[in-house]
Amino acid sequence: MAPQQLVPQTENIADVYATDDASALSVAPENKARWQNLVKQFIQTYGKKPDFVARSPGRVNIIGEHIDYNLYDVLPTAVSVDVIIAVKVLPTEGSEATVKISNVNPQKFPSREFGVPVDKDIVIDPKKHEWINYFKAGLAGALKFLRKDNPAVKPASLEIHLDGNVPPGGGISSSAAFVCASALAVIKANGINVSKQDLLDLAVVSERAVGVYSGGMDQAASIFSERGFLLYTKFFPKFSVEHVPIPTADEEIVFLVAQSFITSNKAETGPRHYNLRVAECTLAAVVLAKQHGIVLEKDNSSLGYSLRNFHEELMRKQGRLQVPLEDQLDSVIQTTTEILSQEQGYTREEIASLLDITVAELESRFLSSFPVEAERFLLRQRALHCFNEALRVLDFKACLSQADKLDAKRIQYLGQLLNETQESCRKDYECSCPEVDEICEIARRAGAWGSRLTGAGWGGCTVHMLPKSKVEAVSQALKNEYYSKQSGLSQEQLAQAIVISKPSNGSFL
Ligand code: NG1
Ligand code: MG
Repeated sequence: MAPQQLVPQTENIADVYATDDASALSVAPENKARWQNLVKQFIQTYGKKPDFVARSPGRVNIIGEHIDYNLYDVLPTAVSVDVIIAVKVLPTEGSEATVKISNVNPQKFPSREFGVPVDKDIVIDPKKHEWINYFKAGLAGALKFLRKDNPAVKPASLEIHLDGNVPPGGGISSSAAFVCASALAVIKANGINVSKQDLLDLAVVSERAVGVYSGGMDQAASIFSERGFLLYTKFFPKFSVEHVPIPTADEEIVFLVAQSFITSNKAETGPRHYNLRVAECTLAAVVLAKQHGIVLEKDNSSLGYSLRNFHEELMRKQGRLQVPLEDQLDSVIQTTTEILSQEQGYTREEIASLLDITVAELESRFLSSFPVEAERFLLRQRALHCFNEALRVLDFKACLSQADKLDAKRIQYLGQLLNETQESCRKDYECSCPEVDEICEIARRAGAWGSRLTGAGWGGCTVHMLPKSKVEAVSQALKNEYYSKQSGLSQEQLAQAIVISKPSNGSFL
């Protein structure tokens, strides 16, 4: 088995990929025609050749759901669908740079032109859903990055033509692909080389400008992945990644990604779904800490207080930081079951009283970054999902890493972990939906070892681990028993419904 590789975070994207060496610039063979078409259309639109093309892919998360923003480890990988952006750099005259942006699909994504004030930040209205918002988010992050070293920088004007084939709102992170590729394009256009780490930091913050308080998993996978490996991603105590190979088995292991075509737009449903979960986990962390007499320092999670941070401080207090992580998690789970005993959830008044603060203080300290709509916060269930999911990620990785070849027993175990994740997402985290549950059941019946939702959920995408010999049977079962019963699906949607995920390369120029 190939050794696991540690990636130097300071590795420069331009150094690695902007070479004449065709093997380094690895456009997957099936994507060559798309790249050529992008450049051809660019020339038709703007009358000249682009200077360069920036690319960033979507991702599928294999295991570790809704725990990146709690700073626990996750195991995603990039997929081969991506966003590619052809760019021509032009000098900026006067007080405003101009951006002209067009798309290979102009019916769906009409061309736009807008100004970028030389000395002001870009403002995005998250309530106005426009396709170029994600470009603007990447642009805003890139400008902030450029201005850090040179506050007087005059951003270049740009002509841009773009092609994305990551299905939107589908749980394989079209948004991260879009934001990462855009930020990379703008930085490069301004003559600066950016490290993968810097691109990650700014892309995570950029995406929050669109109104979603996400963790950093998608952007990490989009930027750092390497073809053929899963990306073991750690956020605590600081960000790091490791490339994990998938060992061989008697039969080739395949990850199949299937859309549910139930779309949940996080920017709209956030107050009830995604952002609410971020808030519930934060509240669980501070309540658990308070009950243990621990004052949490702020960490770099979206709201500043993560379950991982509480876990660490509890272990420090108990002198158990050297104990294996699995055992630490067991005892964190134990104390959570005891302390957060209310199955029915907690009202704002109850949480404020547990924290010894007023409701007004609770709101201003923890619930003011974004709107949430909830009478009760299900601290127990949300925290238990996260700690158990963190354990499953450790188990999954250990199982992959222990043997050169996976035997039937290990494969069963990996499948079981995926199924347990799905159950926990359904029951404790309440981020599945009936259609996703159904897809998982159909796939398991047809021969998948493990099936679960991937990404935020409430619809979106599912991932299935199965032997190569069952791909046909599982795909057919999904078509017959699920897709054929969904009305109103276009031919294009049906063609994109099922993808065999091949762990692919991250961002490059
Ligand atoms: P999706 O729904 O695939 O974009 C979201 C978050 C991730 C992570 C997962 C749940 C964004 C940009 N990403 O992924 O950070 O929290 O949900 O594990 O919202
Ligand atoms: Mg997304």
